[in-house]
Amino acid sequence: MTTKSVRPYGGPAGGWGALKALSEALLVQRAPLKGAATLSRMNQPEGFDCPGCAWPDPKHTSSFEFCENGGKAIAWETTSKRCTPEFFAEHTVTELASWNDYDLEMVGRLTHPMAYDSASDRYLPVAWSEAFDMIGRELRALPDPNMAEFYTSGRTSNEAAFLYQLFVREYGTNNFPDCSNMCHEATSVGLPYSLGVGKGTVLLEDFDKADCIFIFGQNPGTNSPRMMTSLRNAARRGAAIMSFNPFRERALERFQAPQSPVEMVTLSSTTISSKLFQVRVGGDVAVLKGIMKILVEADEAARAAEQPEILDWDFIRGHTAGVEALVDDLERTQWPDIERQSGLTREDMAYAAAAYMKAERAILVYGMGITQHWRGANNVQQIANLALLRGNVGREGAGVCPVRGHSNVQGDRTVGITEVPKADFLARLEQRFGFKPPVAPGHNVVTALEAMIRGEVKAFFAMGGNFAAAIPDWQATRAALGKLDLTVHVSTKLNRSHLIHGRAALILPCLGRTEIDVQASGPQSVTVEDSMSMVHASGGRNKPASEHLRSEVAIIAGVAKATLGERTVVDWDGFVADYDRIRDAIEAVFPIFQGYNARIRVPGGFHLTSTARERIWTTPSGKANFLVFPGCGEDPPESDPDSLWLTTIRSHDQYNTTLYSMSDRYRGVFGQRDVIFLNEYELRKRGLADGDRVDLITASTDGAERIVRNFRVVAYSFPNGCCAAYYPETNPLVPLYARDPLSFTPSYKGVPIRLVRSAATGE
Ligand SMILES: Nc1nc2c(c(=O)[nH]1)N[C@H]1C(S)=C(S)[C@@H](COP(=O)(O)OP(=O)(O)OC[C@H]3O[C@@H](n4cnc5c(=O)[nH]c(N)nc54)[C@H](O)[C@@H]3O)O[C@H]1N2
Ligand SMILES: Nc1nc2c(c(=O)[nH]1)N[C@H]1C(S)=C(S)[C@@H](COP(=O)(O)OP(=O)(O)OC[C@H]3O[C@@H](n4cnc5c(=O)[nH]c(N)nc54)[C@H](O)[C@@H]3O)O[C@H]1N2
Ligand SMILES: [Mo]
Repeated sequence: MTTKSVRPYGGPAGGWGALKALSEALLVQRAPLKGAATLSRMNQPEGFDCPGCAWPDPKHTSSFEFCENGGKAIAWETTSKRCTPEFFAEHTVTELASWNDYDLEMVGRLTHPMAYDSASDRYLPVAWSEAFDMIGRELRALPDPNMAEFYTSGRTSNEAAFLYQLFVREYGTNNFPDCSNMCHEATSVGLPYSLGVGKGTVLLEDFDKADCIFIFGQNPGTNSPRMMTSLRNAARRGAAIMSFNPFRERALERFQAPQSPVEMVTLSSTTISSKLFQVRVGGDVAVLKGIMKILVEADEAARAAEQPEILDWDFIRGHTAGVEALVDDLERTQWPDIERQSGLTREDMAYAAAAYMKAERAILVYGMGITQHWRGANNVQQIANLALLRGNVGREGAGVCPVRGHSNVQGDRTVGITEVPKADFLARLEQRFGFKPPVAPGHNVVTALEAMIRGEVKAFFAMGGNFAAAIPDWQATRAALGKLDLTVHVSTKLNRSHLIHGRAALILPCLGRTEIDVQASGPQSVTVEDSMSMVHASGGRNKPASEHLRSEVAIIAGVAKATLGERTVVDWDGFVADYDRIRDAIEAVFPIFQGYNARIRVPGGFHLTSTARERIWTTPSGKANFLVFPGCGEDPPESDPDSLWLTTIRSHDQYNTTLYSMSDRYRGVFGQRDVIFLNEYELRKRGLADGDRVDLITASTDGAERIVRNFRVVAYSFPNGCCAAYYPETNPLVPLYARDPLSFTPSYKGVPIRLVRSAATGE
């Protein structure tokens, strides 16, 4: 285990540091040879889709593109370590609950279906058929199907996700809490009001043509490292890259491309951001409004002087509605408010605005720093406003680019994982299958948790993920999870969610992306959709981690048959035998998948058309809409003047709740994760110093105590009034009520907290 230390990281992102880190990861997982061979098949025409992030690959036809964190995701899946029935026999669940998240996943791949036995407080091996029967019995016993929740995490393939929603709807509910509800839901809900679509409007090749790229609240060097290739190329072409982030994230500063022999040998690197603005946590709306205010003023001045227009008035008049209200609001918005809220100066915003005005083509990229706020959906709409003002949507080299998280989180949504299904989708589902799907809206993550807390939910089924660690407000939400009658997890690795279980509990181990999936008609491929709406096939080659593993598709079919029995109208076995049939069914229900099976056999797959990209606006007004954000506060006003806004972030060495190590190389933190970053000014104000230990306490408005203890203070370059700490360790601090009213996205990036010196000090 790395010794605890905090020391600045001198090198650029990427480069030799990344190669070294990946080879260490392969070693830790005792997967060096298999892992390395597997890596070479990642994102290849005949290979599997990287289970890491959702960033697209150049047509899936290129030579191997090195990615440190994609490599770690593979190492964690291809590990030679195993979590066997013998392991479970040696440890009670109570004992395992005291282990940390890193140690739990480090046990290795799950090998056998396991059922909880309360007498011995252990998970015991169970036959698949028994596991299915048990689920069927419990689900059938519920008086109302809406008392069950069906969660999806975004690694699930289109085929598995489609069958999953089919089963759940035939069972009778729309309760589909989804990891997307904690992630880009603000995009899925907010963006359609603006552009008619809840997805991005750019393709990878647009990055090669953009003159200017803005990046708001997204950390590409860690969370979508293959994006660094596009950014590096853009920077070298002279495109202006403007980053808005409270951290000076290393990869946003300097990047050494592992695929560039010159940079690797000469130890040189490329400067990425032309300018990096350390915006306050929750300050992006103020920045966006500041930039737009400058654009509008500059446009008025230019037109008065009969100079060329700054705003794209042809586009605005022909394609949009609502610009007058936006301009009125911008005129009313005052600079002191913008500066206070953003933590930036008017000159900063003028600098960014100048780059934007100069650019013929601009791309606006954003991530969790925008979506995970109390007004996340409205934040997203301000990004769309900025794009629309200069007609930067539906043109080559321009557009809005939300960077999705999980590798198929977007596809899962496309094929029907939604708690608010549209009528035309349900009609086509009924037409194709002949049962009446439920129409009443179901639960998202937040409303599912609220229903659990009220005692209205009895069963929780998870298709992947680590729900109990990813959700907010652990004290209340985990207590509710522990009171359920049934919890089922389809998983590859042991995690926290298996240990916070219902009266009856099952762990069902499934194949990973890298593994061969053989069914009656032969080896199967699945398909996934990336952040840019490209759909392509993914087929594993590795021998499965255990002979007892089943594919997610086969597991869903088993559960469906056991639950629905005679009443089902679906040929589940037929679907499992040949996944082409599932794709035909998807095509029948979703016409955008026309020619699905043929098109995924073309290397690189195909693009799902985006209406906004074609400048067709499927909004009620038939136009793209400028939408007003009143004021500058995306999070509510502080109830406590002493509070700091906490943002909860990922380290470089984690994949969501999966920890690759306890270190965060680029931010210079080693061997520990219980740290809080804040600046010297805020430390002095509180009589604290680097290295001190503090408790973090939420400034709650509901009377509940939310606290995490004994965090090490790290003095860091960070804006005033805010601080940062890692997810998921700080999830107990995020109140369930702290969420966006439109999209229900938890405000993971805006939690008001107080610091109190810890009673226990020292390391
Ligand atoms: N290796 C790796 N890859 C991943 C993941 C992973 O955990 N590890 N997770 C996957 C998933 S599911 C997702 S959703 C994505 C997440 O990828 P990102 O969207 O990059 O998510 P985060 O790291 O949570 O936060 C992004 C950045 O926002 C900044 N930030 C925090 N608060 C604010 C704010 O108020 N304003 C602004 N402007 N910036 C802010 C943080 O400093 C950080 O740099 O990555 C995906 N890819
Ligand atoms: N405080 C705070 N909380 C957050 C966030 C934040 O920024 N801050 N981010 C939120 C976001 S963006 C997201 S997306 C969620 C993530 O929430 P989840 O998607 O629920 O969590 P993961 O950590 O990605 O899930 C990891 C588990 O997935 C299982 N797994 C891995 N591969 C497979 C597979 O191929 N099939 C199956 N069936 N299982 C597999 C393994 O058992 C592993 O333990 O967390 C959210 N929570
Ligand atoms: Mo995510």
